[in-house]
Amino acid sequence: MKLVIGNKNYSSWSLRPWLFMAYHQLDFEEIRLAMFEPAWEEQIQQYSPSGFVPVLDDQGLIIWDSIAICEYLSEQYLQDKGWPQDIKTRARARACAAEMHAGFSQIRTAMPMNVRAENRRIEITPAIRKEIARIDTQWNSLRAEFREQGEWLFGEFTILDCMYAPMVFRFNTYGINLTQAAEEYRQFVLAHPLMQDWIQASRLETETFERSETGLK
Ligand SMILES: N[C@@H](CCC(=O)N[C@@H](CS)C(=O)NCC(=O)O)C(=O)O
Repeated sequence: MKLVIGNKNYSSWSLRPWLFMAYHQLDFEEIRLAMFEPAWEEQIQQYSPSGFVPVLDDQGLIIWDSIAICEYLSEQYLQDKGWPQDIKTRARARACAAEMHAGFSQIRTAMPMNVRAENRRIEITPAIRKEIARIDTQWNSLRAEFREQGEWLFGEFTILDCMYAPMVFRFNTYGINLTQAAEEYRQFVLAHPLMQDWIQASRLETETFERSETGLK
């Protein structure tokens, strides 16, 4: 399998399936493209019908959306381990993942993922505060409910943790602290060896997206 991703420092969607595949030790070749560089348009057209990363190529089967990639891999190679096994719990995990996939636009706009950047500060508007509070509440209540089963949101590692992994980097870059169990979860994910690997790789990248370099003091 090939997983085509963008710049590790900036491509939040790329992180999600990469983390899922790396965590489950699936055998894949990582193809990193430098987004928006002169060769980008031509390179991405070779792999992705949508022109976006990430994209998975599994022996000619092309899947071009982060959550669809994770779900396919879960069904095809992991006996559905990507989601909680209980049907009702799975439905709730999917609702959370869909909320992340389609939502939190205020945070995403004001706080671009910029993995290697630290101590950035932005103005926390009421709309941004509301979205952060929603995530804080959701993480706290999931951790309270599934604490006995493990350290991830639903106890065991699921696709939902991958969906939220870029949010962990955003909160780190822009100094957003959460409350109680949500904060513990944030720190647990940030310290995970695979997240640390991703940070190290981001630091080695040389490209800079000016529009994502926000929040400088
Ligand atoms: N819904 C897509 C979104 C993918 C996406 O927005 N990718 C961005 C990078 S993080 C991209 O490829 N941008 C290229 C462009 O804007 O030309 C997914 O979940 O995979």
